[in-house]
Amino acid sequence: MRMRFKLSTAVVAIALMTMAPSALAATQAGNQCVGNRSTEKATVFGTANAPGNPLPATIPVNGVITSWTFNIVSIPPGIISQTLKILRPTGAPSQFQVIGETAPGSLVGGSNTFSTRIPVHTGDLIGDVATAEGEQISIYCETGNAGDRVGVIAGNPPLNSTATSLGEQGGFQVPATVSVEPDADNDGYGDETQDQCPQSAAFQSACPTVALSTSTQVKKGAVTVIVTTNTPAPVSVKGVANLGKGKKATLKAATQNLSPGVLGKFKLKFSKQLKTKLKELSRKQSLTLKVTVTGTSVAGQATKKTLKVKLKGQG
Ligand SMILES: [Ca+2]
Ligand SMILES: [Ca+2]
Repeated sequence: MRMRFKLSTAVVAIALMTMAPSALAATQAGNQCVGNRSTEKATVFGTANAPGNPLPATIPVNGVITSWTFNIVSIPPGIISQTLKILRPTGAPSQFQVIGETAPGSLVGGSNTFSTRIPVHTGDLIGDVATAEGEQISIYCETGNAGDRVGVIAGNPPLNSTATSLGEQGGFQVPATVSVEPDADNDGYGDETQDQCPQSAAFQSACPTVALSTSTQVKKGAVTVIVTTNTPAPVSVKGVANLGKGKKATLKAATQNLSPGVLGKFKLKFSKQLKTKLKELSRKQSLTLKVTVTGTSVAGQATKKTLKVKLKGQG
């Protein structure tokens, strides 16, 4: 690698000590070294950290990179930004696919943190290169520890392309760390800071609560409850009638998964006891069937609606 700039190790040590610890609970990966070298027309990526480093060099979990931090001791002439490149081994020897790329992060001397959103898998690798103003310059660290290792790819392979590593070198690392948040619903948004509804891939803003619209049709042997919802939701319907003398008739209809705008019909068939009771009552008398409609949101929050349905005597 051709050296463009080098700074004293004393300055590097001071910069490391003043780095703020991460406040996020997300998984951290990469290397906290401070960039003090650069190479042209190449993308540099970390393959190993020296023993004792608290961070894994490569992505240790599936999730989403939500932020990245780039450390540089000072800005050398001509370098204004770096782009984080995420590489995934293809399985072929030394071959990688570029599966993620951040927007260029404008650098100042010291620690630079940027927001991003890149879904990653365990084993993905962290690299960097400049892309602004046609530059292809990678900043890296000379750590002096042979356990720190980088791979080098010629040029700046574009997103989704595959590229072959020219080889690995010890004593160097990439001065970048990443925060990886879980993505339980696999929607490509980090569940801690980017996804307000981690229970559903359909939503990134707050999970919608279920709103229920209902109507009823009373027939001789059953009540049909017609339900619509504002959002996809499982809906269940139950009816309870007081038969007197402490006896109750409980009627249930099977749960249905409703889609917005589609009428769900729930038939509460009268039980034998209820039919008998209605026959005992004159046509001027009535029983009340208390119907409860329950819709459950993707976050597990239940919306209940209670209806009172008059059942006329059939005697
Ligand atoms: Ca998510
Ligand atoms: Ca989501």
